[in-house]
Amino acid sequence: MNISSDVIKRIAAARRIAVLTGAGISAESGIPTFRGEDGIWKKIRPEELASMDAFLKNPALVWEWYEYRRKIIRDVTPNAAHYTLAEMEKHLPHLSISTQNIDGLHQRAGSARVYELHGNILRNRCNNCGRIDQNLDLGKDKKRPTCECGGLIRPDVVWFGEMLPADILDKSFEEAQNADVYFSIGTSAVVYPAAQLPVEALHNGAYVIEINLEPTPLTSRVHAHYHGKAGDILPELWQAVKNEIGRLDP
Ligand code: BV8
Ligand code: ZN
Repeated sequence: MNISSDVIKRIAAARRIAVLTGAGISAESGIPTFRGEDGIWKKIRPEELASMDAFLKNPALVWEWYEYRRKIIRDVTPNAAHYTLAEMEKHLPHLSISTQNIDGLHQRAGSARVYELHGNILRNRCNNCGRIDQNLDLGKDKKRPTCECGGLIRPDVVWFGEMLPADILDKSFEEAQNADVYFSIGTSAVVYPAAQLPVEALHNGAYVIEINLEPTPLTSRVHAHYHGKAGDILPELWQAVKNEIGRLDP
């Protein structure tokens, strides 16, 4: 892969790096994406399952869908792209990840500064008091489990039409506004407000790099884009940056 020396130098010299990731970074771990060729939205419309309306109308179907995805996620492991970001965080001055993914793979790969924009599928939450419930068997009976406070317990993920956790969203925007280099990796860049983050970084002078299997609405606006698998591109990019850093301070 041809990586320009400008890209390598910018990453090596960056004081602050921020990253947005989407389902594409977990694809090589075996988790289906949403909108790609084999995407899970191909068969079902997202609003039919990832929304409070769907959950109220047909909780059994929604629990079934999340149980199916929990089973996939339990059986997979992080891939080279996740591990590379975790290594970059350890060796570079400041790197944060704002992920749209709900699979927890960044944390399992060793990343510490991870902001989960859309929640985490391996937790349940009370819709009323917000209490987190780690009992993942809750959805098994496919009913509408309720909390002591009487609220409805649901998967701790952000559904369409729901606000993202304000503190996490604020932090992610702050990271985008202060980044020298911003990566958008494995996302179709169509779901808001997450898709606004790389644009925010652009508006604040960041050098924006996109790594994705196919072009997205962001591609024409970024400084550098690499079309291919994150598990191939990221390790190669990081090796080139390590060589550059080694050259700078042998
Ligand atoms: C909100 C649930 C305020 C969890 C998800 C009209 C216009 C604009 C916006 C809106 C609109 N109408 C409504 C909205 C707002 C809406 C939205 O953005 N809709 C879009 C679809 C038009 N957003 C919301 O509702 C958000 N809340 O705005 O609140 C509000 C309140 C009331 C009314 C309005 C607004 C909530 C958004 C979160 C929704 N929850 N999922 C779950 O069950 O998972 S969204 C779903 O999409 C996932 O969370 C996922 O994370 C997210 C984004 O998808 P991606 O991660 O990008 O995945 P995708 O498959 O799309 O792309 C993967 C890419 O990877 C592909 O490009 C592929 O080529 C690439 N790839 C594949 N393999 C690899 C690879 N790349 C590299 N390497 C590989 N190996
Ligand atoms: Zn409650």
